[in-house]
Amino acid sequence: MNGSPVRRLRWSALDDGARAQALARPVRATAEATRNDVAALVEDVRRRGDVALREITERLDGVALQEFEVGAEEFARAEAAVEPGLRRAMEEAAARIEAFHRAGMVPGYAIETAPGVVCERVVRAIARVGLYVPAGSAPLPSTALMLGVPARLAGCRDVLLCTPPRADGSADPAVLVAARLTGVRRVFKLGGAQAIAAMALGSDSVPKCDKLFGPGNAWVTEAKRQLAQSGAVAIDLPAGPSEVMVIADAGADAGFVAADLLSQAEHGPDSQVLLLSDDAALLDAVERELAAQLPALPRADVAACALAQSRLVEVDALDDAFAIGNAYAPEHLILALREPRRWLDRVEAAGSVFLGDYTPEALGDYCSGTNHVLPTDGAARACSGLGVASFQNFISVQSASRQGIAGIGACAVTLAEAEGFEAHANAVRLRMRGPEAASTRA
Ligand code: HSO
Ligand code: ZN
Repeated sequence: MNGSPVRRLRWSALDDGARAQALARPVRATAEATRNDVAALVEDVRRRGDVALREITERLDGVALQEFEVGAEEFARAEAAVEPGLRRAMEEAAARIEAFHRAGMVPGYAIETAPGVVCERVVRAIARVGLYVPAGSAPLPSTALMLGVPARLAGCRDVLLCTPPRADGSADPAVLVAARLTGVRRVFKLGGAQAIAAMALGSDSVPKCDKLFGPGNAWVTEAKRQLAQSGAVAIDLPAGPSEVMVIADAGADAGFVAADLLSQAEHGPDSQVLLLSDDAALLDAVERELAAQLPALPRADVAACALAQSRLVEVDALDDAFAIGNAYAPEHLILALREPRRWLDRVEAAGSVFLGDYTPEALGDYCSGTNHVLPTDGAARACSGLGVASFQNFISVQSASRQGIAGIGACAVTLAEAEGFEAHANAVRLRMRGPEAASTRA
């Protein structure tokens, strides 16, 4: 690596334009070619179903599959192929993910809002959900856990999962074992936009789903966007490349901070990595650590690409760092600060926060218990990460007795008249007068 792999900035020296640029995500305007390719794939799957899926899979994944669905034998082979240590780690992670997500489940509730008027909220699982687990540059069994656990807790009736086939036509064994651990029984070897189209539209072999979940590459994301926009299916989150922002003070460990930045950078060349600190010496030390740790990584080339886009920003005070953080709304926010919990109140927008020197993002990615499917691209300003509620619908219910409508009916009538909705007013008045009056259409 020649020279410094990262960009250093001093916040107070930047004008508004330069500040906006410093926080700008790279414009990833989906190339028109990608949009058109995805639209054509989706249309093909809509028209020709499984026939199209077979052809596309052969063309893009290089394998000819008769059956997309993983059968009992392949599941058994996967169980045998996965190292016991990895299996135990997945079980351990799944247990903590389940504990955290279970604790966050919201029950229904009911209250009497007036004598004889009861309003409730009942919780219903979304009936059929489709999970996507990418395999691109690295298969991600942890993502199967992050999607499968909340789907099971929600009580979804049918949970299916798509993951791309490997060159030999099999699915990644660790992804299969992770899927089974969470109770997912139906796995299809389909990847990319074609997998998304199959789950959104349905085919002879793939059931049509109500909502799709999970990260993916530009094609997957574009397919989710197009199919959601056309009303074919609901989707979880607008997905972009993964991001981390670290806010560090003078007491932070430069080696730890560099390792966190690199763990984000190794995800992909477009990963977003930002470090903010009020201490120039810490920034210097992190730069040295990055240079020292990077070359040893197997994915150094990927990480170096991402680092080239990253920014190390010196701020005058930590207050400025939080203002910047809230404006940027990072997917992951690491507070490498001396009293991190005291600063937590200042966080207004972030997907997931990591407090202190001993909480690397990698713990949340795998096994602390939180979900790693989180809002990117600034969506954290108004969106939250995946949880059990993402797999549920909340239905409101109300019931009024005769006494109930007698008490609150006048309120409705007044509002209906003010809006010029005489039929609304009638629906209430008739009942206030009773069934005898209703039959004579007073
Ligand atoms: N950091 C990723 C999740 C992940 N990391 C999966 C490793 N495996 C997005 O939150
Ligand atoms: Zn990660």
